Amino acid sequence: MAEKKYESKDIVVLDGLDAVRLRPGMYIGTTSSRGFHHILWEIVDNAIDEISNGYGDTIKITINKDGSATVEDNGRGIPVDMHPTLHKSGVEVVYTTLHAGGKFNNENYKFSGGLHGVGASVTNALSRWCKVTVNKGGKKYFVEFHSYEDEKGKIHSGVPVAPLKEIGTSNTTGTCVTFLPDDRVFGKQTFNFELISRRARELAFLNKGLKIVVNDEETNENCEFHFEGGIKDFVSYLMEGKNALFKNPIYFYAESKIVDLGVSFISTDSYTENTFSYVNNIPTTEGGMHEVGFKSAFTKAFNDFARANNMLKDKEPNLLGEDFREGLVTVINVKMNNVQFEGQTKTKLGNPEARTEVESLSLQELSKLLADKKNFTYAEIIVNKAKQAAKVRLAAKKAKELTRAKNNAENFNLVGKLASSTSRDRSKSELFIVEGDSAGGSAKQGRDRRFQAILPLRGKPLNAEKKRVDQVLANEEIRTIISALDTGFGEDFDLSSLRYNKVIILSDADQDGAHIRAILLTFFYRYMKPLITDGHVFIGLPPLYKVYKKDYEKYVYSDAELADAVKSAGKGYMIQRYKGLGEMNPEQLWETTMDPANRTLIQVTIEDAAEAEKMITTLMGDAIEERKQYISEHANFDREDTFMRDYKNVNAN
Ligand code: TSJ
Repeated sequence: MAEKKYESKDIVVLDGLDAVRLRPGMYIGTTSSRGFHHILWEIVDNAIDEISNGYGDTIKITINKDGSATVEDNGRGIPVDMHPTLHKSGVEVVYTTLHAGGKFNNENYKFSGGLHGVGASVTNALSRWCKVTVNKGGKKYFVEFHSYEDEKGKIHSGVPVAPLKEIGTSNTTGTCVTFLPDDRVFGKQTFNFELISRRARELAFLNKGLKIVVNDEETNENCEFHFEGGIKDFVSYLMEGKNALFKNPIYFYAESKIVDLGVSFISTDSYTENTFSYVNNIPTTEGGMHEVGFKSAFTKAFNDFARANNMLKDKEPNLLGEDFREGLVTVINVKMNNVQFEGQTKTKLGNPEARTEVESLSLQELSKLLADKKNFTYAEIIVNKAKQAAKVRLAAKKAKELTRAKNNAENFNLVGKLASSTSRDRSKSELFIVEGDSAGGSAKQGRDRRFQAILPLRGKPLNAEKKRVDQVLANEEIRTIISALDTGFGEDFDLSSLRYNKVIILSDADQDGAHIRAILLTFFYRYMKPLITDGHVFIGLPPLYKVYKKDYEKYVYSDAELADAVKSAGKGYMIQRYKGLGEMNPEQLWETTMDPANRTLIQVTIEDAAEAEKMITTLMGDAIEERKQYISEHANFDREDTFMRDYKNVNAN
């Protein structure tokens, strides 16, 4: 049989791919939706490498009806000639040799990205089948890989059905790959158009000129991204919903032997700083050396400018980096080799050379920009805004000292509101922040008091996006939360003091509830970010309905489930609809929403900080019109809509 012919020859290679099958988690982290999409990004990364090095300009991603995905580029086409030592075509090397992607590419490209650099062979190993077509040198080539089960029932994957074959002529060049993720690895999953197009947009911003087309043949959705301005357009996009202090984002690009660096920024009237940085197209949510380097250069360049132009008097101290960055929206795009990621979520760039290189290139480019008369007004706006920020900073410091004193005096009061748990074991303890006093009361009675603490929220806590630190602190609800968590906040935030392992937001399934939830998340996002990135924040999911009759009772958590519940109840059922948490008695609230054995929690992770930030500002920033539009577009405050789409859904008991 033709299928077996290759087996013995490829034994060494197969060993590698079998290892991937055995422990997919080692190569792609997880086999959940994230891993499922990861194997698509591995393929896309290869096409991006080709295009960002100047060959071709378009990538087409197609979600096919049969569950497979196709990625096509118009680059040079993967080499088809025989590899000198491995004695097979370049295409087969890429697809059957672990890590070949990286090795293969490094010699050809200045910087080769790769989301995690595991290469196309990992996609091949975790697919039912994979088909590659290469157009190159006037010819069309084809090779197909598949998985098969041997006599002992062991699955071998990524095996070429036959060697690469010339199948015709062609007047184009490029690579086209179609693969079907193996359901024996990933279970029943499908590619998510929304997720794919969001990342495609990001990639198009980060790779100026690149055109990415996404088609979903199943749902007939499609989109296309192409930004001639690159990250400059990215900054404009992130700016939507904020008020810019000048018209166009500033942009510079510079390169050395060690890094390629693109930076774009603009100043807004907001009080918060937003820096989005990337290394080899990977978001560095926790920042790192490149961010540090850019920030020091920025502070130095602008302080020098302010002094040279007499905006800072001799006796006045330098402005701080944070003063300059207030309201600044920045995108930093770095390409470099041998990246090292650190930090809690491995999204922090650790390479020390990134700091020095980015700092010196940035200082050089910023000084050039600041010396240019055309930019004088922009620079002046930034300096004036920083001076204002410095004033507020000093005022806030005073306010904070006052609040601290006040807080101590009021702690007695706060403890009265907070129903704390009895056990000292922080690793198991949970804090429920509950909307409304009546639900708070039920939660206090229904809880397991050994490890569950309840904090009822009376009013709406204030909107953290709009306010300055001193105003945020003046809010009683917020102070209550800060003092309950015991971590401090902002610069002083200390995760190790956290009193609760899980912080669970329980709000009603209506617009007000969604608003309260969004406000709380904004506050955590702004002032206690590690609380989110370290996975401590959850959203509780109370039921929407109870379907019941004699001897039958089922709680229903979404409209989609309702029909099923009604069907299995049979004749004579009744439906109770819960409009708010307050309608449940303590036992019901425990049973449906608080009991770790039964409840569903949604873990809040900031998968995509840029998108989360955008949602937050659109919902709660200054731009009233956009907000109205956002709310009317998303007026159906359906569960899927309000949180599933924006936060990663995890069943965490
Ligand atoms: F790797 C892969 F199969 F996942 C894949 C690779 C998938 C897709 C959609 C595209 C690609 C790919 C690879 N596009 N373009 C290339 N280019 C090369 O591999 C290539 C071509 C020519 C030369 C050369 O030196 O002539 C070198 C390379 C690395």
